[in-house]
Amino acid sequence: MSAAILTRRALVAGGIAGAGGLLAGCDRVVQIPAARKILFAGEDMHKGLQRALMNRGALAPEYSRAEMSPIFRSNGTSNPNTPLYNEWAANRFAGWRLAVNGLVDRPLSLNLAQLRSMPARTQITRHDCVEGWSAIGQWTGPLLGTVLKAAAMRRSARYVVFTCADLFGGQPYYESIDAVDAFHPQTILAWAMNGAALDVPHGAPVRLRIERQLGYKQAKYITAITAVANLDGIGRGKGGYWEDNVDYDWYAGI
Ligand SMILES: Nc1nc2c(c(=O)[nH]1)N[C@H]1C(S)=C(S)[C@@H](COP(=O)(O)O)O[C@H]1N2
Ligand SMILES: [Mo]
Repeated sequence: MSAAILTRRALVAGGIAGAGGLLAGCDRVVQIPAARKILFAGEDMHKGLQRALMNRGALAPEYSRAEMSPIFRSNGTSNPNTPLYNEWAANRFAGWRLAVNGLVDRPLSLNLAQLRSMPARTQITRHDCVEGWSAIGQWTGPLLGTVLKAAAMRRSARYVVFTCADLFGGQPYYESIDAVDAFHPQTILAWAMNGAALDVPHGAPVRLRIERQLGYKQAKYITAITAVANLDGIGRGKGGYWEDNVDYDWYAGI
């Protein structure tokens, strides 16, 4: 355990237990830039440690058909509604392509029929949104790992970034996960939900299911999957739209 975490705990404990004077002292420490840096480096180390200690290969619970939610709400974007997306949707996504690029030896441009012809996994899992709702649904699609292997992802790639068709302030929604989660046996590119073609509210034609993490990591409307060595050049560097704009955690493990 790092000294920085202990220091921070001590400061917090002191602040809670102590009188106003102690609280003021605590605030002063946090305002010194160097101290701030050490304290928040501790936070990152703590997250890293948590990730390292967790069994990253563990499976998320799977459910029976009887447990599926009668209503699975749509959240965030429910229709990208851009001219390009509307054109794809009008032609049942025949013109849509999924790019697999970045640190790969064999960049791919896959159409929906190609994705559907790959070996698929079907899983009934619970989606947990950070806003406080959950729903159980069934998802079908190829393992993301199968697609990344087909593209011959390089060993230097440590993360994969998802670019989506919906725009937030003119920029596509984006998310990222690390290579461990990318090759997790329940991480799939779902093209079907509850036994039917994935519909527009839930991310048509293809969305990510990464079952050990929260809802905002489940990128909908995917247009590109990019393998990268680090997240520095992606958005503002924190790895996702919500991470960059609202300070959500990059690792949203459940
Ligand atoms: N492209 C894209 N993906 C997204 C979002 C979004 O707005 N755009 N919202 C996220 C959030 S916060 C949640 S909870 C889930 C909602 O998935 P659903 O619409 O299938 O319920 O999608 C996630 N993936
Ligand atoms: Mo969410």
